[in-house]
Amino acid sequence: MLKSRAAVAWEAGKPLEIEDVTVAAPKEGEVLVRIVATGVCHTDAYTLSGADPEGIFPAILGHEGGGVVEDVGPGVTSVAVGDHVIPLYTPECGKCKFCLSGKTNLCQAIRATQGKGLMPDGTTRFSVNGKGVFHYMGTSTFSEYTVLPEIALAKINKAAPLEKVCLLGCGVTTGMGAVKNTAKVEPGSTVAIFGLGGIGLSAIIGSVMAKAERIIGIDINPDKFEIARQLGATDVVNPKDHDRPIQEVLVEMTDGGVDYSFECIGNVDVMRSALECCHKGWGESVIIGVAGAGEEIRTRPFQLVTGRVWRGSAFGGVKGRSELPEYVERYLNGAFELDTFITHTMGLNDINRAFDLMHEGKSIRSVILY
Ligand code: NAD
Ligand code: AHE
Ligand code: ZN
Ligand code: ZN
Repeated sequence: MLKSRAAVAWEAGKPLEIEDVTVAAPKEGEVLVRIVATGVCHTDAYTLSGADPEGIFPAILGHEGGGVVEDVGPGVTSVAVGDHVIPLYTPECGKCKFCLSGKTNLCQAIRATQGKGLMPDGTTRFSVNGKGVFHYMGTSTFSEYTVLPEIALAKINKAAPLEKVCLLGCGVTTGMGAVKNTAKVEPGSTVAIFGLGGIGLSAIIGSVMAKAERIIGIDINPDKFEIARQLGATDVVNPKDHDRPIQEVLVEMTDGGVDYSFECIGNVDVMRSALECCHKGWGESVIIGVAGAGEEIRTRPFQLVTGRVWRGSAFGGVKGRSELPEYVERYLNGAFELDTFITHTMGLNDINRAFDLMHEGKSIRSVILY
């Protein structure tokens, strides 16, 4: 047992509260990690809002962290005390039907308990004054100390600055990976990216790497355009500047539609626009944004009959344990940078400010430094 400072979400829609949380020792196959830094992703805000059908409270949110192994439970062999790790909300057991399929990164070994805010044995390691507090996405990086299953840790190069590569725990990997693994964008492609937050901007980086010829960034907040251009967007479009559906504008701009589009917002109406701006016969749209309970996507089936394709992507299709360490190496080798994303840093006590900045459209990523 140890005490950890953590931001607890006691109730949906309420600010997080900083508490001294009791963290129980890691059990069989589990690892205690000291989180050094964590980003705040829109998905944390989504769950805190109450829109997530899997959202349960009280819980310790956070899933974009970087940390150091402090202790290991019985039977843990793949990481050791002192290793630097990135927590994985999409684990990789290497043995389940999904891991063995060669078709998906969505390991299901612990998905059921993870979605209930519990460790694989069905219990929680967190409590406050004897009352249990739920885990979140199997990661709970808004606690200085957190417990994860061994299969949910990517061991990374110790040379990597954890306060930066924490962003590879979700946002940056998701955007880059969706372009490379899910859409498989080819050189010369025309790409539309809806939503220029942490995910959309990473999709821009991925599109530049894929040698897309035209990269169109779309956002209703024009403050995002400068950074989008800096990262490689060739065009930027604000739907508010147009009095007709944005898909019509994009189809006209691109001689019939884009080859690939990415929805990085979580808005089902924009998902429709993202599909319908795709080129007839071959255009593919990838949904990355997460929409609330009860929301559904719609389009005319004719859109699909005439060759457009609708896909989705979680964690950019990246298998965390076997592939994420390579993303860290590529960062260290200068293949992409992360500083542009980190618009704000702050201590855990100010974490609610990170949510405010996100909602006000003033941040790309706030990174919490413990
Ligand atoms: P963010 O808040 O940083 O960025 C969202 C952007 O969308 C903002 O720039 C905002 O101005 C813009 N926007 C909002 N409404 C718009 C509209 N109607 N038209 C155009 N632009 C609009 O969020 P983020 O952290 O980048 O996350 C984006 C989405 O991706 C969220 O839904 C998040 O939950 C989801 N997400 C999914 C995965 C995954 O694995 N599938 C991973 C991470 C995040
Ligand atoms: N509980 C949510 C699921 C939301 C969701 O789709 N999450 C993404 C990751 S978002 C990271 O910022 C994901 O990985 N999905 C696959 C999975 O198994 O959850 C809901 O809406 O029910
Ligand atoms: Zn995320
Ligand atoms: Zn698996």
